Amino acid sequence: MRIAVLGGDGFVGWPTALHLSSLGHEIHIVDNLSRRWIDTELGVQSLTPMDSIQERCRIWHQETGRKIHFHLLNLATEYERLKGWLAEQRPDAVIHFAEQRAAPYSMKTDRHKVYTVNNNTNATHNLLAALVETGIDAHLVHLGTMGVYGYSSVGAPIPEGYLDVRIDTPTGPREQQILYPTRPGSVYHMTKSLDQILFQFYAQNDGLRITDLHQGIVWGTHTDQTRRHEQLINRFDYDGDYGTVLNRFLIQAAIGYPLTVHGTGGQTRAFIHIQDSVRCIELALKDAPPAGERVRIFNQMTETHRVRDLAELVAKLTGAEVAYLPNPRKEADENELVVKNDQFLALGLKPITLAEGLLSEVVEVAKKYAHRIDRSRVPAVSAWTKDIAKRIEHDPEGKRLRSVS
Ligand code: USQ
Repeated sequence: MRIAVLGGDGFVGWPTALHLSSLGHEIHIVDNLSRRWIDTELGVQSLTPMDSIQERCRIWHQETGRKIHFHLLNLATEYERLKGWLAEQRPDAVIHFAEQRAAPYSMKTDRHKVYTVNNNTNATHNLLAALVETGIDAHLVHLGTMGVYGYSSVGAPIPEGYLDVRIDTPTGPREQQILYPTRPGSVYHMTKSLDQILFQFYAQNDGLRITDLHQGIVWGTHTDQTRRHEQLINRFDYDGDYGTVLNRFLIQAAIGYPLTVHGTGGQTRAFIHIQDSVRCIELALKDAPPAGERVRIFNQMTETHRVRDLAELVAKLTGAEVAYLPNPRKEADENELVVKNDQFLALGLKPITLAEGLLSEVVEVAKKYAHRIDRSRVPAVSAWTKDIAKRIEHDPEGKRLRSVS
């Protein structure tokens, strides 16, 4: 298949491009390299040294003989170029990762909120409008988030996208399935909730074939393909904006920094290893819905954990200290989370679960590149409200925090 990987320079996009290329697909990465610009804005860098996208593609070709094409294009602002590109390439499938993906970044300032909404919603809508206009019948696979469901304890398993409801009508109760009501916890998560409505409309109105993957928090760094060569290495974020919780705990342990638990650490979240993430995308790609069918939604996660349990596990494994800090986010202190993921299991996913070996692998990567870590970028300083910001004053090592905006 000819596959367009939009956002193929990012943390999940890059290993996905490699994985699908190794399976023999013709891969076209479309990316505006915004993630690299955001690193520059924030004054941080990936823990792992990352080459340019062109160099990464050159090494992949050298290692495997396979070509990955790169196209510099901004989906959110260059509609006509996007339409022209699609009309010329006519991909069989489009994988859409091209969105700003960090909740703390989206909550930093009003400017970051506006950027995240403009970028993410325009990118998605431009893509949908261009697919309809060019008449391309590509399967669109979108990387959504578990966060659209919200994190209140509902007491029932979270289904895969749709909720069975019973509505009282004058002629008696009627059963229906509706999109699970969204309850986003950040501006970033809100944009993914908006995406869901855009998908629902274009599937129903234009018969676009769409799969939305509600992914949990990704951990780990290597996949089978990124391991093949030092210069194919994946990016790894550890900073307070882009670093995700388990990967942050693992690098913190590697540099002797207290593990930064927000609040009581009673937040329960869904997780998936990066290797499973790329495998799920492969499985979802093969299982395209027919035109006219509603959006197919998968919960792309393999297990749930409580944040403080993860911190204790990493502490036990490495001897790290755990710091319970004022929470910069507005979120439930404690929540239960039960999630259904039957569809991927039925398609043959064999989940990689949290294992000491894989956790140690990340600590080893962190130790190898520890000299690249800027400790002052480890604390999370992006507060969800102005009142919360007043509480976020010191880092776990007692230093006064400065906000980056
Ligand atoms: N947390 C800590 N300490 C930290 C960092 C985070 O206790 O040092 C807590 C947060 O307060 C939160 C939980 O850990 O309760 C998860 O935070 P996170 O930064 O790992 O994940 P999140 O902001 O939800 O976003 C990440 C990705 C996003 C993806 C989402 C999947 O950045 O792109 O959509 O995970 S999910 O969380 O399932 O919605």
